[in-house]
Amino acid sequence: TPRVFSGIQPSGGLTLGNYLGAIKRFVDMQGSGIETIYCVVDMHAITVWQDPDALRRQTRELTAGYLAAGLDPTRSILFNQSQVPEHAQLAWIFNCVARLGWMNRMTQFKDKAGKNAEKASLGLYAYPALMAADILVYHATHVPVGEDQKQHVELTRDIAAKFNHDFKTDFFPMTAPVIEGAATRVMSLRDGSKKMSKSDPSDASRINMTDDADAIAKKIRKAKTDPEPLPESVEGLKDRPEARNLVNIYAALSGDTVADVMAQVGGKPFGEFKPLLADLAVEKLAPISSEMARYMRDPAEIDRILKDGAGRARAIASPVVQKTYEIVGMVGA
Ligand code: AQP
Repeated sequence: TPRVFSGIQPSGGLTLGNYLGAIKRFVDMQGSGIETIYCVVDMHAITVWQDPDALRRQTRELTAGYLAAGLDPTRSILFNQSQVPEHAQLAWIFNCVARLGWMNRMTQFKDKAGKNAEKASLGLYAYPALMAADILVYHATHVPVGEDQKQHVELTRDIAAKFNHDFKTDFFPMTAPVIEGAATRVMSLRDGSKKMSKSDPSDASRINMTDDADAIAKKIRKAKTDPEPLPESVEGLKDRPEARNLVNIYAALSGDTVADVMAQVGGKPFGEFKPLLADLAVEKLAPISSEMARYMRDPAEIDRILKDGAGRARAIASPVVQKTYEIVGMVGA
């Protein structure tokens, strides 16, 4: 049976990019004979500095976001990474399989480490090996991610292939990234060439899942665009990144294709299109943010859900680590 794994870092508040590129798609994959395992990857989050109180709050808030968006903890396994130590155990083995040359090609490390890479943590550099362990400790077959994570899923396959080759086994599967829909790369509202990100210093660049209706409407009204009205058809969006981004967001929120959306709004000036988008965003996001707030009033319930999920995750992960140790030649396994 197909098994889906994916995760999100509790490294800040959730953005519309995380919702449309990840959570909404995770929820849509539940059921229909697929096993779904979703994680709050707190060990990834600490690859850059996190204040401990903020990390606790963000972990619970992200869990509340998953639940509020429709993730059902009885149909999916939902947990935080640090509570399943098998992720770290397998990551060490993979640190010894992955090559420095592979890590040096990772664009996310270059982006996040910036100019002064000497000051970046060793964890940030090794991040993709931990991500490979997150996926392969469940023998996951499919990983829904945004476009930005494609390279890391490819590295996961390289690690699985090298492990299988070195130890003459077929133990680890070749996992496929699942990158589909209109919102695999939601862009900043201030700069159509940058991805919308939790950690962008400008709050106006993103819609936070906790923003109220006024804030959402204001950010969309102020979103950067060119002066032309929307083109008549999809082809006309080609060299207009800001227009394309807003249309993609509309499509992902409404569940229509981009072509359908263009049939409805093609030719409209932004002064008309932006209020439509703002209304749609408020209609879709307000119920989720109020449900998130409701979950946040009961942190003990959130912790209970995470703990239950961690127990179920370990039941799958533990035999995989034992078997890996045995293959590698560790006595006692
Ligand atoms: N802008 C985006 N559009 C579509 N998908 C996105 N994702 C993130 N941003 C967008 C997807 O969300 C999932 C979780 O991402 P993450 O939190 O693990 O890390 P990230 O990609 O580094 O996200 P951020 O928001 O940019 O966080 P910071 O600012 O901390 O680096 C992934 O599937 C990702 O593709």
